[in-house]
Amino acid sequence: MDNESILNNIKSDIQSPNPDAIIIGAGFSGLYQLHSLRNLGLSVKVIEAGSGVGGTWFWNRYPGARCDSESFTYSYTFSKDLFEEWEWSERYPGYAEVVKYLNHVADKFSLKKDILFDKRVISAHYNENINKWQVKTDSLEEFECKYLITAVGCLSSKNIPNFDGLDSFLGESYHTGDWPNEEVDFSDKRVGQIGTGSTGIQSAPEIAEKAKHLTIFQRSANFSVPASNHPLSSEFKKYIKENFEEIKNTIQSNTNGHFFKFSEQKIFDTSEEEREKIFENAWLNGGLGFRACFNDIAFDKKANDLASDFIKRKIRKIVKDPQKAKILTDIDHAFASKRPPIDTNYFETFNKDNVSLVDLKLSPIESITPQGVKTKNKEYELDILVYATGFDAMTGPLLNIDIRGRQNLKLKDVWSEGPKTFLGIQVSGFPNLFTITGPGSPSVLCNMIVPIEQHVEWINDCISYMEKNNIDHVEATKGSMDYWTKHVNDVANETLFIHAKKSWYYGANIPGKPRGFMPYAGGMARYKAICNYVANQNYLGFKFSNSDKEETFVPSKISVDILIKDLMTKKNNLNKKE
Ligand code: NA7
Repeated sequence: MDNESILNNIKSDIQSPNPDAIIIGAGFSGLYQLHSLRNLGLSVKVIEAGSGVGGTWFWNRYPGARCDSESFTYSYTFSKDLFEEWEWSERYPGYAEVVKYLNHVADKFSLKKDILFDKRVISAHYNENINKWQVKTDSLEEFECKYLITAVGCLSSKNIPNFDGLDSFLGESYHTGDWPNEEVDFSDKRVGQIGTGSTGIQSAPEIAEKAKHLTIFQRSANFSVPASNHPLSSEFKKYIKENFEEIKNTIQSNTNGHFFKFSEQKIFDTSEEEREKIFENAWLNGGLGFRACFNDIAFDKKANDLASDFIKRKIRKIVKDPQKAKILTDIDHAFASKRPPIDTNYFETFNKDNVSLVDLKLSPIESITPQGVKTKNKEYELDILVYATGFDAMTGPLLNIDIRGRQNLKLKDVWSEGPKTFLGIQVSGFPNLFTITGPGSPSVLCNMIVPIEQHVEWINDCISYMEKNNIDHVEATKGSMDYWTKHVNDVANETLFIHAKKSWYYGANIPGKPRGFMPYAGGMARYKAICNYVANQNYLGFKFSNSDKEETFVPSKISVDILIKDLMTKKNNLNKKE
């Protein structure tokens, strides 16, 4: 055991039942936040609903569940040693390998002893008189802490549409985000799958391999690009081990946290023949990098139309039945304006004799019946029903907890017209509450591990500053929160995301949910520069308990040049103020 681990063990043993900090969730964010806060010398507890570490990956065990980020970039970079000792087996890791990795991390840093498993936080109320968060779990245990950090993930609150007769189905039914640990036996079964987002596109080919028949219910057709997944070669594994710094620097300075770089070429500067060649190579290479093969696909609708057209031609070529191909290519949004899926044999699956496709646009689902699914035109008899119907994204996991700030202020009331945050990190009226990858931060638009590490480190710096300066609490000012919330929507309006206003990015997949673009679309590099700038300006836009200053952060007044310069010249480490 190394010195750090011994120290952590000692700290843990002397912890009081009411720690300095509570973290909700033991996925990527919660584990790193626990490790980081412990290193500040704080006592910390993590409360986790699952019986193991993994967060989103603990629950999303459906057939075909696989990460869309390349494995070597979906790794923590805070520890070179950890990075170099872990070996991924494939280009895109399956859920089981990700869970194995997180268990390895938890064991390496002795994290599990500070995690309370099988407990779901149901409420967290701030008590102003004692400057403590009072946290209650579903087993009715109560804790108090100074700092409360939510590490609940963005896509962890499952969405099962409220169909008529939902509970009447006599067969087995599963949501992909709450998949049982035991293997589901599809053999000789008639299976129905509702949903063709990233998840449904991953699960359908796997289910079709095993089921007697698979009926895919599609409401909206979707783009998808081949993942081109493959085992990593020993040369590439060697490259990963020997190039930690380069990999870290690239993913942390890129706009979306991935390793691929956007091409400098514009679509309309290339001949048709050249363009086709570039698309073809990008298609063969596969993965999320397809959209980066030209630098204007994500910004210029006309350029995007050409990329969309290329993908639709590919779908028509793969899918032999013209009727199915027509339904699959009737796509109503710009490529990558909804979360762009990547797949392994998704469109090929429709060539199998045991797979049928139902176009819900023509014949919507009317109800779930004891036998299966009834659409306007027909009743489909099923043995197993798979809901690949997504999540109450970003706000759902937070609003599922009864969170109350000053004067009993309810988070759900502050967010009644859509989420409001400052930087996605804090909400005015909720002192010492930090929301890792909260709405208003880049999160889901990136390779998640990058925004997670950035938030954890920013929060750690802020708490470290407070502890060293005997500060009781920190809180985003209302003005800063209002400015930032508007800024998040203004930035989204400049992008192609507005061509998919029905997406979960806008909250549109949940009936009654307020509409507004939830993640920050200004890019990870810019966002990180803003966060560093804020911290370096004495946490501009936040109010500390030891100061009457209440300055408002106004994003439009800060030029990107200043931000980038600031990023280059100053370190985001407030300890230097001592
Ligand atoms: P998504 O992307 O929200 O996809 C959900 C799918 O379920 C999508 O095809 C929806 O159709 C469909 N859906 C949702 N509600 C209904 C109803 N009421 N009737 C029919 N079809 C419905 O979730 P995923 O889990 O696939 O992906 C989420 C993220 O998880 C993904 O980005 C990865 O990062 C992991 P719609 O398109 O709304 O018409």
